[in-house]
Amino acid sequence: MNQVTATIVKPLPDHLFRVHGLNAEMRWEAMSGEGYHTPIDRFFVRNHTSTPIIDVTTWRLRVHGAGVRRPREFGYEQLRAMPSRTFDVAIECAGNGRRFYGTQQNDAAPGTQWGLGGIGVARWRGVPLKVLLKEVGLLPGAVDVLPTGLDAPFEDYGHVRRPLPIGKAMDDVLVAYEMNGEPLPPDHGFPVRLVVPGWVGIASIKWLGDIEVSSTTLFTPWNTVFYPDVTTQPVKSAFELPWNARLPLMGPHILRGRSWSGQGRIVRVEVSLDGGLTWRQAEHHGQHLARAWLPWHISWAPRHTGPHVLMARATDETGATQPPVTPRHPYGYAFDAVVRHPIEVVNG
Ligand SMILES: Nc1nc2c(c(=O)[nH]1)N[C@H]1C(S)=C(S)[C@@H](COP(=O)(O)O)O[C@H]1N2
Ligand SMILES: [Mo]
Repeated sequence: MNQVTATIVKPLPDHLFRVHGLNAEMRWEAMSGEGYHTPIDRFFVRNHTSTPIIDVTTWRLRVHGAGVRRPREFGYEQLRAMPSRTFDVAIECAGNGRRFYGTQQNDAAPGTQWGLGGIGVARWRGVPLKVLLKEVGLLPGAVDVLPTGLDAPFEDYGHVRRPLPIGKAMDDVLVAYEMNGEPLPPDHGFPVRLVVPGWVGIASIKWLGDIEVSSTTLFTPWNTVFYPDVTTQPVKSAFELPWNARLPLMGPHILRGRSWSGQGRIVRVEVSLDGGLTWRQAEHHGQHLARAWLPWHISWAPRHTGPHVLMARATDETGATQPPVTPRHPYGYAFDAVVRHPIEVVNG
């Protein structure tokens, strides 16, 4: 069955996505057998309204504000001709995992009930934001950088926009025009989006049209009403298996998964195949990058049929590890507790 909403352009086949209203979550089994990057055809989409179709021949990126010396506009080809960088970076929605506040902690949080599929890792190419800001001449009094999207205004709040402190803007932020070697697809921000490594997805504004550099602290609904006080993403892990997967008793099986953190490299992943009684260290494979994710695997020979609970617990280089329970969060962000993944071992 193909589920299609009018607001997302790419196909959302049921075996790759779960659709939540305007948003589409990746099913984790869709990463099974995939390489390091999330292919575009299964990368989650989080839209406040709908994907705009932007004419790149008339599109301009305006960079201006009290914090710059020489305000100016950049065309698409001008941007593409500037010095570029390529980053392998995750984008993850702040609400990723929100569903588990309800299903695991009996304390449901309002909002889109994401499982763990509100994340993807892509290879992004573009112009470092600091290169653009140097081009317009940053003034010493610059405080915040406010990127605004060209998608339709969200309710009465206006265009999607969220200020970024100048320190982060000048550090590792990318004005990206390529995803996995292709021009950005419409749903992921064509012609140009921000990519803000390690931070909540809302920082990575899509369909950029305007960047204001201010000399005072800025406030928009996206750092006051929504997403206040959230910056980096906590540690999480997922198995590349369907929810309620059926595995044959005849093993051993190689169970695969990935772990990630917005704060740094993952240094350890432990897996429990008995609902948390005993833990074994998983083996890493593939790349091992900060601000992306770490693929891992573990071998398992189940001893009996019936329901089982799989759990994975990662630790990052800051020492942050996944707790058994995440403290209540009013908006349902920052879920980092170990997720209990149910499966069924069947005869065969
Ligand atoms: N202009 C604009 N930028 C946006 C959004 C949006 O709705 N409009 N959604 C944000 C949120 S909440 C997230 S999690 C990411 C999702 O990026 P993706 O759809 O490419 O996965 O984009 C962010 N950038
Ligand atoms: Mo998000």
